[in-house]
Amino acid sequence: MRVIVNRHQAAHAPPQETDNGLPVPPWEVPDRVAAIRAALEVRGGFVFEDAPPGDADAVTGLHDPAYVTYLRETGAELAKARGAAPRFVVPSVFPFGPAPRVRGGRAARGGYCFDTFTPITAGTYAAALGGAAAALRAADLVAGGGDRAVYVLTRPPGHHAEKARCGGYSYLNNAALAADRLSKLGPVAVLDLDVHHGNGTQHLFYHRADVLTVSVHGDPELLFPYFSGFEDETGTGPGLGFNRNLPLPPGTGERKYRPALETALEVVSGFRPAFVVVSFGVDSHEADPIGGFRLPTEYFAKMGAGVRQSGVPVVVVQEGGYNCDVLGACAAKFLGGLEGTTGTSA
Ligand code: Q9C
Ligand code: ZN
Repeated sequence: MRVIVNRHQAAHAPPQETDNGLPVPPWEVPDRVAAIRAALEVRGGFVFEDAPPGDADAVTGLHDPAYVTYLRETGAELAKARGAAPRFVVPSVFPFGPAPRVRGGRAARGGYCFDTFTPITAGTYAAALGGAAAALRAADLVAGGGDRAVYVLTRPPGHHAEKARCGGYSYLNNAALAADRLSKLGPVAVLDLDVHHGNGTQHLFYHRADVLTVSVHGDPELLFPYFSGFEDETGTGPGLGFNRNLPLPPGTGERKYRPALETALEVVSGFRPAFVVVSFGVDSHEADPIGGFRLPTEYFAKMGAGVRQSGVPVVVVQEGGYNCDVLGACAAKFLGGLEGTTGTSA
């Protein structure tokens, strides 16, 4: 299987995230990608390929051009920081009132971001754009018909990023960009298996019938992103009926996960997609420090095998997963199941 690697991932390495107002060590770190790559190299059968250079024009079809400019220019300003000047920006004030206006830089911070977990650094734009380029390259490969499945090995993640807002460690929505490109060729289903609801992907396609979005995740009453991912969010306008959320309680293990995944896969198949894009997270693993689910490593092979049953070309985009000791094994299991080299049907 071909693996498209984001060469610029390590350019994004914020020194901290902010949780309940307190600075804490970041979970979303460059070692995540290193750990996955090492495990895939040991397992063998993967061909690593650097993504082509990123291109802002390739992402402004889905993302707001002013937001993309904001990411680029904020990073360029931070690159000039000397002495005690801050090395990253995080919002302190979010939009409020009936007609919030973004006039200056401090408003932009809150206007273009929905949480305090997602700092912008000097290298964020290069890393995010590199991931977008990797996802688009993977889409082109499966569109060309030569590859049945391509894995996008990247960070920062993407599935929480909206049209004009970063959040949840996500800046550009890699999976959505791949899906949007593939949607020019036929119907696309996005299957989001990260433990957190893919709010950005849902938001970007909520009004569209040509891209189905299905997400299996922790109940947002208790888990990030808190504001969306509930069962009654089903799409709007022409997109009504083309969004499906399957929230599950904290502590979910294989027994509760399996029927939800089965339902998700049935919804995907019923849509008769020409392509499937998987937002793949390992934060549903029992050893993940923030997910709260209890899936064992072996189960990831069954997840991959389940996706294989769709029978259509698949782009797998790496999203979350924060225990570097299990990331590689789970990714290898999932991709093995998807390829049909390990695992049995979910
Ligand atoms: N105490 C992804 O998995 N909340 N994003 C962390 C930790 C933010 C997760 C709180 C979680 C964002 C792509
Ligand atoms: Zn996640």
